Amino acid sequence: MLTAASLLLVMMAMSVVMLLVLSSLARGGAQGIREWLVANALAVVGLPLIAARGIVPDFLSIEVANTMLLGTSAMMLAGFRHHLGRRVPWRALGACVVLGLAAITILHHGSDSFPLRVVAVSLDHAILSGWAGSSIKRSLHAAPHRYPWLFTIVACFAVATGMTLRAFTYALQAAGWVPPVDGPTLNLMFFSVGTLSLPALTLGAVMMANAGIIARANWAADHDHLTGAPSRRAFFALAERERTRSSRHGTPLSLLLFDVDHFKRINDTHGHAAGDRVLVEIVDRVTLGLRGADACGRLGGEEFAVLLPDTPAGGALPIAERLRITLRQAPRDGTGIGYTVSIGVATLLPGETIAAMLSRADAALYEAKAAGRNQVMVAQGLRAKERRQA
Ligand code: GH3
Ligand code: MG
Ligand code: MG
Repeated sequence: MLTAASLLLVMMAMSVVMLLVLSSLARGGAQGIREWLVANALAVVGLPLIAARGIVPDFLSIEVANTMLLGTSAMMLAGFRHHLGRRVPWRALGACVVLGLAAITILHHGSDSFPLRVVAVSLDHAILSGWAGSSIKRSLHAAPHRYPWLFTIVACFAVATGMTLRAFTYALQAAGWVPPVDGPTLNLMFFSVGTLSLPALTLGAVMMANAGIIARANWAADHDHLTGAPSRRAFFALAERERTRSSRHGTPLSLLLFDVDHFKRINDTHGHAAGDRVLVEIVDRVTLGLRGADACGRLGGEEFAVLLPDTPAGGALPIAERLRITLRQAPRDGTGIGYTVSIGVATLLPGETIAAMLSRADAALYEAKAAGRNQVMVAQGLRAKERRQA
C-alpha cells in the first residue's frame, strides 16, 4: 500500500539520483548546477524528515523539514536564473523562505492548524515555481534548443498550479468544507504533486544544461576561438551549401582568399599578442564591410576566405580591391599596427568542386605574393589573369 511516507522515501531516492546526474554535468561549465545540487541535497535531508513525523521531534519534521523544502524551491529558481544569465534575487528568495518558516512556526505553535500550514507552504512553493517558469519563459527566445526549455516551463507552471490547487483545497477545508475523499487520500494526492515536482524540475534543468553544453561545443567547433570567425570546417560546410544552391539555381558564386603580408614581421616586431589582436581586428573590419549573405572564415594562421554568393567574377574583383584598400589603411581606433593583404579571387566554374575553386584562388594568391604582395589576382579559368597594383 502506497503511503505518504513511502512516496517521500522514493522521491528522496530520486533526488539522490538527480544529485549524481547533476554532478556528472558539473564539469560541462553550465551555470546553475551548484544551486540545483544544493536544492536536491536539501530535499535528500528534508523529505525523510517529513516522512519521520512522529518518530523525530515535531520541530524537525515540521519547521526544519518544510523550511528545507522551501529552500529547495528557492534554490531551483536561483539555479534557473543563474543558468539564464539573469540576476539571482537572493534577498527576495531568502524572504520567501523566512516568511514561510514564520508562517509554519505560528501555525504550529499558535493555532496548530495542519490545513493552514499546508496553505502557507503550498502558496510559497507556488510563487517560487511560477516565478521560475516565467523567468524561463521570458528568456525562451535565447534558448539553444526549445524542447528542454518548454518542458521546464510546463513543469514549473504545472507545479505552481498543483500547489495553488492544494492551497485552495486546504483553505476550504480550514473553513469547514468536507472534501469528497478522506484526509489521508487527499494528503497523498497532493503529496504526489509536491514530491514529483523536484524530479521534474531537475530533469528540465538537466536537459537545459545539456542543451547548453552541446550548443557551446557546436559553436566552438564551428568558430575560430581567437577571432570568432567561422572555422575552416564551418566555412567549407557553408561553401558546400552555397555551391549546391548555385548549381541548382544557376547563380554565380565567388570566393576571395587572402593572407596577411609579412605577418611574421608583425609578430617579431610587436609580439605574438599584438599579432593576435591584428587578426581579430582584420576579421572585425572585413565582416563589417560584407553583405549579410557573405561570410568570412579563418582557414588557418593568417589566412582567411570570404564567400560571396550571387556574385559573378566582375562583381568579386571590385569587392576584393575594396577590401585590400580598406585593410591597407590603419583604422583610427584599432591596434595602431599597419598591415596589407594579398588576395586571390576565384569564381565557381560549372561542375567545379569547392576544393578545386579554392585551389585556383590559392594559386592566384600565390601569384599576388610573388608579384610583390598588397595586390589582387584573379584565378585563371574564367578569364585572363588580372592584376591590380597597389
Ligand atoms: P607572407 O607575406 O609570405 O604571407 O609572409 P608571412 O610572414 O605572413 O607568412 P609566414 O607563413 O612566413 O608566417 C605566418 C606567421 O603567422 C607565422 C605564424 O607564427 C603566424 N601566426 C599563425 N597563426 C597565428 C596566430 O594565431 N597568432 C599570431 N600572433 N600569429 C600567428
Ligand atoms: Mg602571410
Ligand atoms: Mg599564410
